[in-house]
Amino acid sequence: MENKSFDPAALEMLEIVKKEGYETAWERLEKQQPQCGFGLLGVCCRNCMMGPCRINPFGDDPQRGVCGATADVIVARNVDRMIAGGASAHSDHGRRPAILLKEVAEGKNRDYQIKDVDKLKAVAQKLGIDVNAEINEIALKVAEIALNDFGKQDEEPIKFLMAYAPKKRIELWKKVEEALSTNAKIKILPRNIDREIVDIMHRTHIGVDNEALSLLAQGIRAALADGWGGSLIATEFQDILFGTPMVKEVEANLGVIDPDYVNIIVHGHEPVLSEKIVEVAESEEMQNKARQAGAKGINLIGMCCTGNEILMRQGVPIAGNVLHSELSIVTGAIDAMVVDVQCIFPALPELADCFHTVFISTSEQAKFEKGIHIQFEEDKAIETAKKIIEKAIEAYSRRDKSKIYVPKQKSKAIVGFSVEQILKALGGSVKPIVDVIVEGKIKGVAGIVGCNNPKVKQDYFHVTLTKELISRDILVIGTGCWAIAAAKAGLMTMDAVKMAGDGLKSVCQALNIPPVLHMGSCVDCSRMLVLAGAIADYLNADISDLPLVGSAPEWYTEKAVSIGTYFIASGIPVHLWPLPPVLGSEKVTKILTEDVKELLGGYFFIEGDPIKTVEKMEEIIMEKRKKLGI
Ligand code: BF8
Repeated sequence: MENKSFDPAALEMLEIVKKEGYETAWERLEKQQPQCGFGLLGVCCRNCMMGPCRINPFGDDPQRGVCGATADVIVARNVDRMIAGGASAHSDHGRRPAILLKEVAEGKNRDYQIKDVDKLKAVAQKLGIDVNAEINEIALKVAEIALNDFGKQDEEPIKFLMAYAPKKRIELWKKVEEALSTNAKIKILPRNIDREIVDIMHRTHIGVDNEALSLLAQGIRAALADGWGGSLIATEFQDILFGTPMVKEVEANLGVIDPDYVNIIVHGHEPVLSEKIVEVAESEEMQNKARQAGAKGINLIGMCCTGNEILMRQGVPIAGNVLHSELSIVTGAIDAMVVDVQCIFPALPELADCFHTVFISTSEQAKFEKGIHIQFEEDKAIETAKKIIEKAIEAYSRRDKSKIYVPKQKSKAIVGFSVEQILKALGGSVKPIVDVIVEGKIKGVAGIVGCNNPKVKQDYFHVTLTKELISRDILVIGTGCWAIAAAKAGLMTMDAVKMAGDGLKSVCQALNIPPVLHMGSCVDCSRMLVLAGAIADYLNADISDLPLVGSAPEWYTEKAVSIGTYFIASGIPVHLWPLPPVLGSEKVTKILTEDVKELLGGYFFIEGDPIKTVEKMEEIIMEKRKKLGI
């Protein structure tokens, strides 16, 4: 049992799972053993029906698919399709608030307003729009530029990337394109967010692109369109519509579930609906309804990245990261689990059926065989939120008290570290952070992202890595399920400062910040890019010169592959664990772990032990410091 999770709350729930015979991702992983070795190495191809084909990893036959594709081509195509999946999830997410802002500006949607005018003006300014115009006019122009980045047909790089990426990096990307295009054209600057994904699907079709480098370059192009395009648009537009996160204290872990209340979990990624659910759940009308049903009121709780969005902006408590999604239902005290898109295990509605929990899907893109579907209409957002909350109140009366068990564990966490909040804490400029890095009080910064994966003991890698980094004076920032793991482990508190090395400790005390900063959901990895870019521009340096490293420990999604790729393409070395499915091709492995370093400054490295990972990260940081002469 101890090998499954590092989180005591999870271990308590896993005992119940075992005793009652429920099924979770951990049990299903066991049933999948042994997992397909070809799949793990990336050497199986299902892209056409002459196959499926696979390459013998030991050098014997077959060394080619029926079409003649080698391991290099197959692995590179598979990596590309993972990036396409991840970039499309983030970018399609970004499209939604961009369309919504346009509709709000045009007066077509009155359920939403522009909450953060300062942010709108800051984004507009970056895009070269006159900020003295009327607010709706500015909003419309900003939205049109974003939507144009999704759909324009010219060859120019997308506007958001050109407006946000640091100057030196843009120059470098152009130089890399020139260097790669001596013989045939290879481009990496994205023309259009959607197009780069379509391009991947096209060139990975049987019989199109059959060169590993060319394939991977397109993967980088789509990933850049995600990081500096789709994800960044998601972050910026959500800030405009719902407010830019500012520092606040929240609670994290299953202990936030309160059996005396109607407990509603919102799970997924897009906050457009959940923001309304927060608002409506707080209304006297809904709280009264809950009280009439015998509860003390409504307890709204987040899960995964939808959870991170409303935690960062509204201070809503969070029940856990992705491996907690099933465990939360097993508490028997969740009256409704409301989901939008991404990272929602298909098994959830069936598990909910073992309890009184009503599982409510809301997106036209994410349907389930079981549970109920309440279609979310953005122009009827308040009405939809009411309907959902009423379903939860109804379910409350069907609770089986004998099945309720809620672990006590919950930790306080200081969250809300948007770039704006960080700059505010620093007095308006990145100078103080640069100064403490130069002085050596902070050796460097590690940005951590990503998931849980039942192949890795839940949260163990996240927490061990983070603690070790801060003990060595490396500031840790990050997003997604890592951030939830760190919050649950109490690493985002002022109390955690004592775990930091002396240098970092003094900085945290001076700025009154924890040593581990929650920057948001996975699309908010764009906040890390923007911060890195601001430091690079301040120093007139390139991102790859800075003592920065990334890591995606416990990763499992295609989105993590896209994030890792846009980090390396932006100049940041990135650690990965578990192993990515590339080892079936020496060539692809070499490109992604070595060759790309020469070109872009960033590269992937693999390590399965958290302490050894920190050693490697520190080595990279010290090497960069040496080069900078600090
Ligand atoms: O986008 S960290 S498990 S919830 S993919 Fe999913 Fe991974 Fe969690 Fe958020 Ni990001």
